Amino acid sequence: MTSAVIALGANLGDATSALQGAVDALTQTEGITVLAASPVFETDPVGGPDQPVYVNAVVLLETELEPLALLRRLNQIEEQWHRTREVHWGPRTLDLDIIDIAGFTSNTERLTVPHPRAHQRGFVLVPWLAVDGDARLGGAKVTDLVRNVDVSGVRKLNPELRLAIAP
Ligand code: A4P
Ligand code: MG
Repeated sequence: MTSAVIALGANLGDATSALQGAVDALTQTEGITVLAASPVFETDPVGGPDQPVYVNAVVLLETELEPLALLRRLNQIEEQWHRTREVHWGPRTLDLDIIDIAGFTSNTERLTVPHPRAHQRGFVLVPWLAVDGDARLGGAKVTDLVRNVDVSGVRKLNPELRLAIAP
């Protein structure tokens, strides 16, 4: 079993349901055990066209799947939520990114791990810290990384919303 960190994002349709649906789908996947899910954050869009605010969360899991098999499964779940890819960094019904996989690095276009932009993204680092205060990315403490990042656009929902992990 290998541990992995997955970032979830959505800003079209019923975005919080999409995040919960993704957690449910991961939970039901053979070879994946979801360990923890962060609270849901509302986040101002970073890059891309003018687009709605996002909801973002981070999930910690353990998996027997090879990294590319994990990525394929994430892509499948995105497709179940009618994910389309029309505009780079454009609005989406569901985005599932692999942020890190313990003991694994990859530098191909198909799969880059650790995720090449995670270290500069409040919408990834803040939820990640909320679920793992000791998180590390590429040898750095996430608590240190987040100090150099603008997190003003990252807000916890009120009341707090937590993604349920079905047994
Ligand atoms: N790919 C390579 N590495 C990975 C990885 N570690 N995890 C490949 C997942 N996929 C990876 O993905 C494009 C290609 O990346 C896939 O073919 C996959 O094989 P995509 O999901 O179609 O596109 P994307 O996610 O839009 O691309 P990208 O460049 O990873 O986007 P980012 O950097 O994740 O940015 N603002 C807020 N507030 N919240 C957000 O969630 N998201 C983005 C997307 C922009 N702004 C945002 C948010
Ligand atoms: Mg993606």
